[in-house]
Amino acid sequence: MKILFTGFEPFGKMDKNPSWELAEWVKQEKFPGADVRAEGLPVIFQTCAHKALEVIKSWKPDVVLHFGVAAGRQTINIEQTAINIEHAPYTPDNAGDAPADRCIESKGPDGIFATIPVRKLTEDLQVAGVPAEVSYSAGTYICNATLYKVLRFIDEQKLPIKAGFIHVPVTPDMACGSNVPSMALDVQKRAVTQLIASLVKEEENRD
Ligand code: PCA
Repeated sequence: MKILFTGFEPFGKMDKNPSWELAEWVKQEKFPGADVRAEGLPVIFQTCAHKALEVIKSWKPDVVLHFGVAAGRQTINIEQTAINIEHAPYTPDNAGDAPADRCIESKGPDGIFATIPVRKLTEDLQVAGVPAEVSYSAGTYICNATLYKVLRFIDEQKLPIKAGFIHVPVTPDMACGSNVPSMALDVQKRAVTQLIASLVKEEENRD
């Protein structure tokens, strides 16, 4: 099966982004049963989904797994939904855009569910010893916007592609000097490996 993996560039006060580091790692890693392609996305409202949509059209993956960091999350968070709002008045994106209650798509649905098996993937991570939870809000920033745009495109084009978003905590080095919870990059890598293994197994069971 073909999986498109994406991570984001650093943004705001962060000088690194574990999701970007995961994407770099994925590029040189092998995953049994899966052809995984990794891309980095910009933290810019207007263009965040462009590269992903381009690869969806040209490479036609079976699954799209977006990754992003969310400071304050304690575990791997598998997002259930994306909402039709862009709201970041105090956190301008990397192009200086700081929207307040702006619609992503003027006539789009209020919300749209991720199409990866959110609950099953979360449970598989827990069984594998990786702290994970289902999250019911991907926020109102770039990660939410990316998931919304990609899910809408797949839905409108009626493509046989599943898509979802995974938020990861910051890494310990990023949390030093604060009380923000963190998770080591090695544990995050184990999460990626397990998620891909679960998706491969799911596909095999369907055949
Ligand atoms: N996290 C941000 C955008 C990029 C990232 O890694 C978010 O949660 O929206």
